[in-house]
Amino acid sequence: MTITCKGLLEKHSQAWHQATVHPFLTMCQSGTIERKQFNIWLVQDYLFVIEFTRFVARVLANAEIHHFDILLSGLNALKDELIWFKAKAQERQLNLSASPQATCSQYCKYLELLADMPYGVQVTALWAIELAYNQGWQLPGTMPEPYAEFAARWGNQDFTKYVQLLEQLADEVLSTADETIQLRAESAFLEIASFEKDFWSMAIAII
Ligand code: HMH
Repeated sequence: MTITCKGLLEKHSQAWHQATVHPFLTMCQSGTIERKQFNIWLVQDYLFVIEFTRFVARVLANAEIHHFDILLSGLNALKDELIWFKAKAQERQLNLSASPQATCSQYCKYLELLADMPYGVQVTALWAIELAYNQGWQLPGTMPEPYAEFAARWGNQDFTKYVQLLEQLADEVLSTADETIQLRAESAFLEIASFEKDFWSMAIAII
């Protein structure tokens, strides 16, 4: 039996729930998050997205040619996202040369480990990482400013469409992948779910 992205979400629904439904996000939605907590997330996520961009470039380097368009559109969106992060940090007078916290740095190291894994594992991981933010920012419902802008970045319809296309790429590769690769893709999915939960927790751990 071959695994699919939907199958992973069903089989590990609890782990996925913890990755995408978190007090950090409900506090944004209710407007009760402390500015300092939000700022920690913002700076750490910028540092994460730098390494994530490198990861997507590595996935592209392994990709089948007919996957190029979608992956290149993802890289192009990341170009804008990095500029946007800098603008948001400047508005809030945040220092983007901060050091990564332990959770951020472990997650970034994991992205490096993924670089040596087969393409099927990488593309499943890429889908999971993007889906975590797509669902995480969408599920709480309408957010007040200044958080609405953040929720829209990952919750908007174009981003949702992009994540659906990534799911198709992953399912296509998984459908013919051998069992070892399927099992490694499943482990990657679980690792990512756990890192995503920890990343939200990291931001609200202080105060
Ligand atoms: C921690 N996961 C984390 N940050 C992000 N920006 C995304 C996923 C989606 O790009």
